[in-house]
Amino acid sequence: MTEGKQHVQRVFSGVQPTGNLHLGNYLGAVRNFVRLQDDYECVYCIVDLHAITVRQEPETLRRSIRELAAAYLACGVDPQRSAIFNQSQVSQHAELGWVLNCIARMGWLNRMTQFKEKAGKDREKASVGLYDYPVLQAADILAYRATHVPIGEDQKQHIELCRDIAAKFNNDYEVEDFFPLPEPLIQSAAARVMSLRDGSKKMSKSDPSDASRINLTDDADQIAKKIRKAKTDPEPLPDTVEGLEERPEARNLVGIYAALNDQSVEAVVTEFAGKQFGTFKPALADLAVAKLGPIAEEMQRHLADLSHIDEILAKGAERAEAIAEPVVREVYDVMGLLRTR
Ligand code: AQP
Repeated sequence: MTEGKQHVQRVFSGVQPTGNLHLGNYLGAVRNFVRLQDDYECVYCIVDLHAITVRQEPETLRRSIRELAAAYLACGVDPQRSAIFNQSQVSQHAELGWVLNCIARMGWLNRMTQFKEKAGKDREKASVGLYDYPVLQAADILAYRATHVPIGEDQKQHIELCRDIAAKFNNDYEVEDFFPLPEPLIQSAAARVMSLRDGSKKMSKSDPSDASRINLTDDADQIAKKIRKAKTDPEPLPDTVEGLEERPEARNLVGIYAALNDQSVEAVVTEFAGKQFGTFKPALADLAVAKLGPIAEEMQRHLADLSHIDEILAKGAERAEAIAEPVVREVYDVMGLLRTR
């Protein structure tokens, strides 16, 4: 099969409106969204249908959708170039999600580690939607025949599943290359930003400890305090990258510095070799404040005009629907679902 050859080179990605964007979302995903606009047609979604796989307060969810839109804009996602919208406004996501439920196999979903992590011990009480989350994610991507998906490393398994679903559809219905097999785009320097309190856990919106993450809305004092209190070990910084191997917290902070400053980890290790955290942490805090401060300000500026945000979401949804509607129509046709109007 000529993988994706005749398809438009298109990027799709999404973030859940489940709370403030944090440094992991920014470095692992959204910063990359901005850069990709130069080379691809981009579709950036606020995946509110994914958010409701766990209970959300309606007012909080509505606010979070607009806040996430403001964060996209503040980070540099450009509504002139890219479609920015929330998923529930484009019905093709849910429609294709159902179709793909009939393609995906239970055995495939049973292997998804994110479900196991998010459902915890009491899986019987998890929603069916949480279990089915990766199939809806596949629908998000395939509705646009996206060829590239910028994500953090935690989402890699879901993109592999999406490829399996796309390939099975293509094979089952003998429509070679109907769906492209999308490629994950993972930024290596910040593929997995870890919690500031525990170097073995990823930084996450749902971590109960706010000190575990840097939110894009944090002010300079909060950022400096969180970095000052970040868990570390008593050793000075090593003079080689290998020296970070058994030191997850040190590796995380050095990785964050490198990603924020667009440097390699090697360059940061060389600069701070033998220095104590008492020297490194203030440098990291200054850098984080310099990079994130303007984003927080921009976000507030956008949030002062909610009707403008709603307008962007409405236009983005129209643009997205114009791509997804014919794709879903074709899917129905291929499968023999009769349309008489
Ligand atoms: N710690 C991270 N490091 C690098 N990338 C990350 N991403 C998330 N956390 C990190 C990437 O951000 C994008 C959007 O993620 P999401 O909010 O849709 O879902 P998530 O991965 O479940 O993120 P959270 O913060 O952990 O949210 P909650 O706590 O609500 O589940 C994805 O590309 C993701 O890889």
